[in-house]
Amino acid sequence: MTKKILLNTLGLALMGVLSVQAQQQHRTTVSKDTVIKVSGNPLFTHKYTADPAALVVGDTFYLYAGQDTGDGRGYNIPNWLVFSTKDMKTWTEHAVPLRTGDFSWAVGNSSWASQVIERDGKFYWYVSTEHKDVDGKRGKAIGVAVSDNPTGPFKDAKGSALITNNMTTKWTHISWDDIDPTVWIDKDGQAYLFWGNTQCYYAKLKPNMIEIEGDIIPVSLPAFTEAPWIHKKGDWYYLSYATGFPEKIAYAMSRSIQGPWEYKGILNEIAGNSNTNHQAIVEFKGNWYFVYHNGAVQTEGGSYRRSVCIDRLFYNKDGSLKRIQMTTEGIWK
Ligand code: FUB
Repeated sequence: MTKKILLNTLGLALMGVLSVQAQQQHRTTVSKDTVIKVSGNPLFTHKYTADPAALVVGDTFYLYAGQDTGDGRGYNIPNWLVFSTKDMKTWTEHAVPLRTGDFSWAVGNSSWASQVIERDGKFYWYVSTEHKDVDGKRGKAIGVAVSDNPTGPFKDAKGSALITNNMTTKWTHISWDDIDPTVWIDKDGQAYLFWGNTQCYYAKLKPNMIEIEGDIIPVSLPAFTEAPWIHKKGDWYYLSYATGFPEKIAYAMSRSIQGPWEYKGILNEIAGNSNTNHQAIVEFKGNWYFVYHNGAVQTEGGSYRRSVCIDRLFYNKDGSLKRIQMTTEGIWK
């Protein structure tokens, strides 16, 4: 073997070892609080974090995400993660708060997008996952877990899925339309669940937060793919969502949570190296934040190995949203 071939062979072997090490590192979970200093986008590089949801409780920002752990060729998401911060710089990663396996009715490794909301001192975590056979068929479903603490531990609040695929076959024939829950509690105390893939839906939630009340109602939005997120500023309600594929984020505005929604255009362009684009929008200590994921962790990142990023969100005078500027410096410049 020539010196050049030997060096190439050693190089490839080393890359293989590093790649396996990187994969193993990205699969780890922590069992106790761990502090992480964040200074740019993506926030975390020690593991993959996808489909962010954000919740502000008092002076603390909580970030929830699914943990991508696959080989980069498809989704393999066994659990969700939770991080918290008071200053956006020093973050605490908490023990794994919830896994697909905590739902006895769910199929493993399907911890898709989710959102946590507080009601009366309890924290309800609405998740997308895959349900075992219902009417002889598997399909995506929405479950709900509950905890007394935003960092968990959470447990299945219902013992069965809140939304199963057979509840929406009137509008779509696909088995994966019941994903990506976002929850809103309106000023009169009525809670709403929005969700969907290819078709957006909403339904009222009963005060117990674990049953829907009344009909499922389809929401008409141009080129809706998935990932609805509701937020409000002043008198305007905003429904942002992933559009097209690869996905951008678009948004619509309304004076009522029940619509009608007026389409306002693109909010965020395709996020680097990821075919999905999933956002959360919250106000924290006087600033508005756009939390999303990309596939930009060097060499190993991609559409199935995603990483959470945060940039600022700004409003125009008329309440419409300025287009997001995705940056590597993020909010830390
Ligand atoms: O992570 C799985 C799925 O990819 C989510 O549920 C969608 O929003 C997309 O990001």
